Amino acid sequence: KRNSKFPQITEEHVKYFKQLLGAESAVIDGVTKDATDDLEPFNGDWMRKYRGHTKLVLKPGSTEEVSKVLKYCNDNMLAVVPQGGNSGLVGGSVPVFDEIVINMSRMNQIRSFDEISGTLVVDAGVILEVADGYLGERGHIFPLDLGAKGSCHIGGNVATNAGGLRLLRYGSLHGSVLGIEAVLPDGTIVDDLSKLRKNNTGYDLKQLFIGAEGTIGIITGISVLCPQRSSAINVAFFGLESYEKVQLAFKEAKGQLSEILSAFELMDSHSQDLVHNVTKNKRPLEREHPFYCLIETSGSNSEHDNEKLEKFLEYVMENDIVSDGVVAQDSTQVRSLWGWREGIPECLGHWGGVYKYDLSIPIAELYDLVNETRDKITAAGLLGDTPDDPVVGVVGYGHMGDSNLHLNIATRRYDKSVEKVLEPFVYEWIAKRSGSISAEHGLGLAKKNYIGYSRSQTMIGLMKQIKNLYDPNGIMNPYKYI
Ligand code: FAD
Ligand code: 2HG
Ligand code: ZN
Repeated sequence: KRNSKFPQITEEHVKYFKQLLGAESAVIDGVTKDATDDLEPFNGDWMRKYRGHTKLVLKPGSTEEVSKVLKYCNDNMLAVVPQGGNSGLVGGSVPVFDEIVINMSRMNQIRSFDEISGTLVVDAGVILEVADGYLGERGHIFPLDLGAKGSCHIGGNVATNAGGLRLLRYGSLHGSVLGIEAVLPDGTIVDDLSKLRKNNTGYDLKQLFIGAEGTIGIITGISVLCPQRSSAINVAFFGLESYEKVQLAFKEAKGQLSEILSAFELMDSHSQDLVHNVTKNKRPLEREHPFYCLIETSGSNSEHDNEKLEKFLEYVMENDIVSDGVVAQDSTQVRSLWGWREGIPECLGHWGGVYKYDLSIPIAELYDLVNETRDKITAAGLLGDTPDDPVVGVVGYGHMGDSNLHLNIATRRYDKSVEKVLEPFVYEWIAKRSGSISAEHGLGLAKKNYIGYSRSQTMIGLMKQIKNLYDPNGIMNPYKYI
């Protein structure tokens, strides 16, 4: 239900914002002129699952403008939703009712880069791929990579604490983000844009913004430590006969490839069948296998790396851990092999809706959930090839190296009968193993009712106290997880 403490937007509000930001690109306004169509992309999410009804999208161009916008909203009790590239997967970036969208796309400048320390300072609205391209020209790499890189913002990445494909190597943003500039709801600019690696002077408050999903303030600037770009990159793609063998391969990869291992990704045959169904691309391996892994190595000496990789391949083949494999011969093949992994989320959306679960539990049991879920969906008669069957496939894939599984149920339409089989079953299954119901995507709207499966009442209580301290009027991303 819409909270009536938030007033409707009036012409007077719109007038203020227009004066502040400029009438043109700054404000898309469905109140004073009929521009409903223009608002569509800001109201709907990437999965086509959540839809809000904002009548106002504001695009501030500077930290000062964000500050003035938020102060005005706070003084007038106007609810807001911070929005980056709108690629989030939990419904956090779109309004639930008519909250004002504060879209960060105009704050898209790279502020500075220090080639010696590798410290990059950017506006929050810089697109991840743009930053990575800029760094590439300077021999560096952004410490995060993910399938949505062409549209997601670094501010959105930090607000969700995105994990991605190379967390195994470069760690979480909680480690690589050195500083944050953010605006609190009352307009206060928090300037903690440190460029220092070490700074133990009191509480590390910037950490609160990392993963807060826009509930306590708006991130406007970020400084991040970027590693050196590796000159030697290898990608291998394997087929394996069981999940037990996948685990053995992971153990060997860590042991034998050690410091050059930069990604270890898992894909089951069900995910690869659906990708093939959509792209019709030639499969990397001759024969089909129940499981596939993608391994990436990055190092500074290709001779050394090749030797290590070859030895590893010999070992896993000879010891019957891996049944078949291919190593990319050039950068085109590197991209094409990655496509079988990175392309999964997009391909799964081909039929209609996808139910997504993003979980972390100890690695030994990780894949059991996919099998059990598929059995339940099959037993309920929901999975099949005809248009009457709502489910197209139950697939598992993810960041094996981080014990992070993506369980996806691809459907022809979002359907209550499917949802009933999945929830709370999946959450209970995870809670029984003390796992996380949200390993890397956040809670947003999708998981707001399930936080108790992974967090104690004491922890939730502390989170609420922090929320109240930073946002006493509750204008920041309301109706979401907190
Ligand atoms: P949005 O979707 O716009 O917003 C996400 C949340 O952050 C919202 O709650 C919003 O209110 C808040 N927010 C946005 N900007 C700000 C800001 N400046 N200040 C405060 N709050 C803000 N995630 C992973 O972790 N790993 C992956 O591998 C991964 N792969 C993906 C692949 C695809 C194809 C897609 C579509 C998504 C993927 N994601 C992944 C989801 C991931 O959360 C987002 O892609 C990304 O981190 C969100 O960035 P965004 O700019 O699109 O944020
Ligand atoms: C990935 O790893 C993303 O590809 C998306 O985190 C996962 O869509 C998903 O469930
Ligand atoms: Zn992921």
